[in-house]
Amino acid sequence: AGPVGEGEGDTDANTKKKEGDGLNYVPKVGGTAAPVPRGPETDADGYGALMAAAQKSNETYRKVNDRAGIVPWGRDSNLERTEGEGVDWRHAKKDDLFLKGQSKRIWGEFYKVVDCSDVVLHVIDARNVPGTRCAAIERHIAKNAPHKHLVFVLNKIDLVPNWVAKRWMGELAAVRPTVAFHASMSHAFGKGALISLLRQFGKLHADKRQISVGVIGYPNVGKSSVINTLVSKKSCRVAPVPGETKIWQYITLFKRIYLIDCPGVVVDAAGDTEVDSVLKGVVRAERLECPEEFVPHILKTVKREHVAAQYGLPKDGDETWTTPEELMEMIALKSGRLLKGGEPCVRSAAVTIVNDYQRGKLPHYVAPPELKEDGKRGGAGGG
Ligand SMILES: Nc1nc2c(ncn2[C@@H]2O[C@H](COP(=O)(O)OP(=O)(O)OP(=O)(O)O)[C@@H](O)[C@H]2O)c(=O)[nH]1
Ligand SMILES: [Mg+2]
Repeated sequence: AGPVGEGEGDTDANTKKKEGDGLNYVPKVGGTAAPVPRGPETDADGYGALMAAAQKSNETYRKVNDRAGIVPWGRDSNLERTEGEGVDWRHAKKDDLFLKGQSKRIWGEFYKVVDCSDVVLHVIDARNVPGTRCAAIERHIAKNAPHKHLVFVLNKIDLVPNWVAKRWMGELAAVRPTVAFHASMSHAFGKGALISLLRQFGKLHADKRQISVGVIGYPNVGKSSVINTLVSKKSCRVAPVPGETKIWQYITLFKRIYLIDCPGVVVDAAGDTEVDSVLKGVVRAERLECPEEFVPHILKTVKREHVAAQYGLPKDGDETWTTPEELMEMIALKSGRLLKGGEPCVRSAAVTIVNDYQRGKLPHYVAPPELKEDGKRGGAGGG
């Protein structure tokens, strides 16, 4: 299993993404759901066309999810029940740590937000699209609230190479209107496109006093950051750890448009291993009993040169590491984190590595489907 994206464009190059480089266009609300890169639709047939597009999207969606190598999120699991027959195994086996985003309260909040929203922004982490896209949410809306507009926000595109973002954009935009996004106060990307889309929804519902836009998604994907970027203000608390947003709140975008920040929800953790949960950033590194266990998995999905650069170590030669244990020892020694007897504190090095991985300092991504067929592979999230 080689590192991802070997020989492809590199992450560093992507800090330069500019609006209008072909990644984003402003999806037209009334247009058909043509794949994004083809450029803007001009005819606005209105609501009927949108519905037709949504129907067509179901088909495409099924195709995408059935493809080999894609792990659909949203496999049904009996999350609600905590005892009796058929109880979800997580309730018995895993402690609370791994149940982040799955409490009944958070699910209740989630349904409330969807109920109150005219538009739902489903925020997805560009580094792990299959792992942070939620089929159950899409199904719930299609089945119970087909009149609500569901939009994908492919966030954190600054953390993946441009071609990866583009490829995922193509996949997602075939299903729903999709906006590529980098949430940031100073270097935002996609802000103009998303605002313009929301304004169109506002016009579509000119009869309403206000429209509500629910921002939902997996924990830690950047929901609160997207809102802060849109309103250019730190309205919502943001943290590099999951579970930061605990209850939902309204934020005014324009006079008639309200955004709703919501705690992250995990839908399909049934198929997720503990490794998946940690690598997706759902679990805080500091709280792990044995963070060392996750380091070998991380090293499989991050290029060696990135690891070497991050910790100031040589990537080859006699002075480099050969095993994960050696790497952790080197990092601990280098940062002076020693145990009482002078032994390197491997645990603290492991916490550092997990944190750096979750926060984007160790670049990684799940490769888009076409690449998997070529024999290249994505890494994180058990991809
Ligand atoms: N590089 C990068 N980091 C981002 C981006 N968006 C969010 N982040 C970071 O991701 C982390 C989580 O962001 P939040 O906005 O708190 O995520 P959330 O989805 O609201 O998380 P919960 O409320 O815990 O569910 C923070 O450290 C953000 O700075 C982005 O576009 N690029
Ligand atoms: Mg939040």
